Amino acid sequence: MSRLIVVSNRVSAPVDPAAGSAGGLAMALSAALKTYDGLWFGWSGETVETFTGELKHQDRAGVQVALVDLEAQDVEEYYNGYANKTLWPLFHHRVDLSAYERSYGEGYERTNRRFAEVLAPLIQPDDVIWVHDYHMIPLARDLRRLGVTNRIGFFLHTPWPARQLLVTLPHHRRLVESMFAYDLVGFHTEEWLDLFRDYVVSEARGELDGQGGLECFGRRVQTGIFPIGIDVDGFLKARDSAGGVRTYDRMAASAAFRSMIVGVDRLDYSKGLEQRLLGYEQFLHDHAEQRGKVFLLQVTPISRDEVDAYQDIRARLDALAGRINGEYSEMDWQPIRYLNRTYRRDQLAGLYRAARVGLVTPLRDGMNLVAKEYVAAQNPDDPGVLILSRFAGAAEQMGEALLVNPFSREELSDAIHKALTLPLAERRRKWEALMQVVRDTDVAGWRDAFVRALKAAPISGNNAPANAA
Ligand code: ADQ
Repeated sequence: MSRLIVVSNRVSAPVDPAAGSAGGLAMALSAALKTYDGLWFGWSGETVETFTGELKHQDRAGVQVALVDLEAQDVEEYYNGYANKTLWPLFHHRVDLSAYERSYGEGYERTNRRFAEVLAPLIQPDDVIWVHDYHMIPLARDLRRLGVTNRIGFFLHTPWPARQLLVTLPHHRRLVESMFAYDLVGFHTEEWLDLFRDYVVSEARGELDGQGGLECFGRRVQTGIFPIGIDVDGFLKARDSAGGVRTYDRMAASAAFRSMIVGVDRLDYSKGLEQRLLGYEQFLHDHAEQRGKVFLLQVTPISRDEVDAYQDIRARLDALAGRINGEYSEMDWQPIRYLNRTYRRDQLAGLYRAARVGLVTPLRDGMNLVAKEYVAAQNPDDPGVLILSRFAGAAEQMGEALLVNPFSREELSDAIHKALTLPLAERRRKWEALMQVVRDTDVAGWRDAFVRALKAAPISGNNAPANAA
């Protein structure tokens, strides 16, 4: 049986899976690596003065991991720079925040080349390689240049941007051309795949081959849609565990018959947090009768704090939450509880379950797993209501949620009111339909569908070593 090699910027295979802090993706990929006797390769997260390419091999609960340190300049230009300051904002349609620094592009190319050079000697003839996310788009091209002829697949966890925005990126064509060194390229939704095709056909003069493939740059790549999900059974177990039940009880007692609205997001400008708070403020303004009867619990761990744009949004959110609380709080009631911290999965599950409304309103999001976690955590007899941005990839499947335009504070206000007053029968009907989707798009199914499609992808000349131009 061929081995599976998973490649991602950070390797999240848990050292202690029983601790319950690892996400569904980490668990699903770890399980696959055990089944396929595979290897997980990526950056160690450590910085060294000079890149050596030395590998650190670890066994993490039966999963083989190979890690490499990066030098400070790589971290600055490749990771903080091109990945987080150029591609992430661009792919989330924030061209205003995208930094187009030549040194970032060079650092991205250099670091990917380094990853390829370190990884190539580990690859055996029958291995299947699965590369994840925007940090490593050119990796297959660099591996091909080193003579790697194995099947290589790529999955993008973020949205793909509209062509009109992608062309603002210097060397956009080089980036897209490098994707044609893969055998399979996968996206979460039809919409992201359509946007990718649009670039290839309209900008690069490529063609669809009618079988899910694209031809361009003298190469062919298979494409597909693979909507990611959560580990449903694992999440239900966490919800029903002692920790999950304890958190639920604690929140139910703390809510004291008030309705809780919950938001859980990394602190990121793509998650629409400012717009969400403004929409909630509008709701408090529009529905004075609800003041004192509801509160918003917004759980937002700080992320990418080295990047200016993240420090800015953090300061704006602190100010906004403070202003709304200052304006509307009573002696015995505060409208927003705003927390910058992470919780274990069992605690999150208990929190979600205690919330009458789940507020998931990103401005643009590849999929959004919080939407699926919120649904999975609900009590089937008395489920809460999911409010979901129409701009999250999850909206393509979860049409039974209350879909909103997160840019409109009035629409958010109306949706919050509707969610709080929806009759039980309607809540149940919506929840059942949504729960079916959550089950149908389980993370293990996503993983297996991708690996199957990669193994079945037609080989079309990509495996010939590319010239080193
Ligand atoms: P993210 O942008 O990180 O992922 P998301 O899909 O919502 O977004 O996943 C976040 C995960 O972090 C969830 O599992 C959530 O439970 C967890 N999390 C958030 N806040 C937390 C907290 N306070 N404590 C503990 N855990 C917390 C990227 C893309 C998404 C895509 C995923 C998977 O941006 O669009 O859905 O990858 O492909």
